[in-house]
Amino acid sequence: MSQINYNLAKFIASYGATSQIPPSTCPEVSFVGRSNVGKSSIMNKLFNRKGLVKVSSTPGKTANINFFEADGIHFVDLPGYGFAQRSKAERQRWAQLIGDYLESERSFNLVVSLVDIRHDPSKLDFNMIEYLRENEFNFVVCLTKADKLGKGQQAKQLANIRKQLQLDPEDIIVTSSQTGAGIDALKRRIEEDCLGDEDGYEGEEE
Ligand SMILES: Nc1nc2c(ncn2[C@@H]2O[C@H](COP(=O)(O)OP(=O)(O)OP(=O)(O)O)[C@@H](O)[C@H]2O)c(=O)[nH]1
Ligand SMILES: [Mg+2]
Repeated sequence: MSQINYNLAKFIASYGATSQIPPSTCPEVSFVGRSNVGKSSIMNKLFNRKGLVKVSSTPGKTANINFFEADGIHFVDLPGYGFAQRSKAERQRWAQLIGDYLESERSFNLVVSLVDIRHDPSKLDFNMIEYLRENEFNFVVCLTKADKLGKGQQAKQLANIRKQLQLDPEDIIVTSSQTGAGIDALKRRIEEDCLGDEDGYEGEEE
């Protein structure tokens, strides 16, 4: 059972510039990743709601920073990076938006960094993970769209991508917004990082 009641999720506000966003008032979970990787979809899956977060098969659906709230925690949907078919001006606006946001003074309890399980991480994925690591963000990588691969291929890609991104096993989760795979593991991680360790803490072995 999840300690966070995701069914209470609601839309809060949409911001076109980081300067418009009010200071953090509660723990925040932010979703970053390439355009079309499945950021908005995984949020809907967490919230158990089909259309709360707008999803599209056309990359570049999410153009603003959108805040949602569930049970006193903020969930932040960011525009995707690296969508080549948008104008240069638009790509620059999004890169600026994401950059300004991550550089702002906020409660970054957890950054969920999404990478498509079917492909090697792109240059921009490497850059994002490197940035999160260097700036000491608490982050977890979710490999998305696992339903598109068989079990064997999933395991192979997990090992491959984990090695390429140099991640500890607990910092990478295989997920599918279609089947719900990995969603409980992501929820546990969110709880650990947003609710503190009063309940789930297992303690160190003496
Ligand atoms: N098969 C499958 N399709 C998925 C999954 N997650 C997302 N999709 C599809 O991928 C497309 C993009 O999903 P979005 O959630 O809008 O992706 P996004 O990362 O928010 O994209 P932007 O807002 O453009 O940055 C949609 O057609 C989704 O239905 C998944 O786990 N499995
Ligand atoms: Mg989106």
